Amino acid sequence: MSREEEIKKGLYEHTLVGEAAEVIELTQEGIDLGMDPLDVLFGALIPSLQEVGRLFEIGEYFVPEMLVAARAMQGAMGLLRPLLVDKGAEPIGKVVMLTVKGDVHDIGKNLCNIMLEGEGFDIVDLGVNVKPEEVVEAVQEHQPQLVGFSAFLTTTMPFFKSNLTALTDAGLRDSIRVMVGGAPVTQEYADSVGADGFAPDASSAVRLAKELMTEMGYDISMGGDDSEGASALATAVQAVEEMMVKGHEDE
Ligand code: B12
Repeated sequence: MSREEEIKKGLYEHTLVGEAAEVIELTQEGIDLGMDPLDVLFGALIPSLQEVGRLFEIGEYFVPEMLVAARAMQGAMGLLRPLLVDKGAEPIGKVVMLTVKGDVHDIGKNLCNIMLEGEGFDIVDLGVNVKPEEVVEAVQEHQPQLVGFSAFLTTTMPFFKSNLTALTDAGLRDSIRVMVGGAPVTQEYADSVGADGFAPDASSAVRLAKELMTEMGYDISMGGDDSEGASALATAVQAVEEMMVKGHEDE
């Protein structure tokens, strides 16, 4: 097994048991060895968190175990973020992102933020447990083209609708496009609440954001970061997607 493979295996195992110090150390070693940050994320850290969710579901893990695993993952994301976010001169659009009221899951949203930033979007992150009135205030203040709602609980997904209604009541709905996502969210659910788009993962979120910008009449081909970093990111995202499709075919 190569050192890179050992690192990925170690990251998977240490994240699973929430050993943040080891996860940070291995992530740093992977970076120093020139490993692809997206491979570290999608090839080790996220699969581990998925396993954490499975163990929780079958009653082998409880909230504290989930929490330490999430913290370990976040430590690694702190190191990977600067490698994935390579800002260009002119942002291609502004996105207000948030996790809805009652929900504190933010890893999925943060991943979307990193990828969107990497593609040249300016991100205003409102954090977690964001109330509909705070969404309205942020849209008034920051005047984004896009707004993204994240929800990881079936009990908090209805806040998509509450947020949309609050934006409509404030007369802001027509000036923006709203995208939604999160583990339990589906395209059908997004359609049923009247969102403009849904994406199941961060790379599709980037594609969706660009489509929505184009739909609104913005020319996004000129702005953003067309440096080597961004095209390397795009190639890596494509590779990860292909890997994931293959993974599903094997199931
Ligand atoms: C880590 C975790 C936690 C951590 C969260 C820490 C944090 N800072 O985020 C803690 C311990 C706090 C937690 C708490 C709880 N959790 Co929890 N948690 C998880 C876990 C294991 C991982 C979630 C995660 O981060 N996944 C990784 C990311 C990358 O997931 P992802 O879906 O692939 O993300 C992509 C897309 O969703 C999309 N996306 C996400 N957001 C957006 C937004 C937009 C706009 C777009 C376009 C796309 C998009 O892009 C992302 C990146 O590729 C999941 C298990 C699972 N399978 O999801 C349970 C899970 C979500 N939790 C669950 C539960 C029940 C809870 C608790 C209620 C437990 C309890 N009894 O207290 C509490 C609720 C707390 C609250 N009020 O929010 C359930 C939810 C069941 C349900 N369907 O409602 C799950 C599914 C576990 C399970 N199998 O039962 N949890």
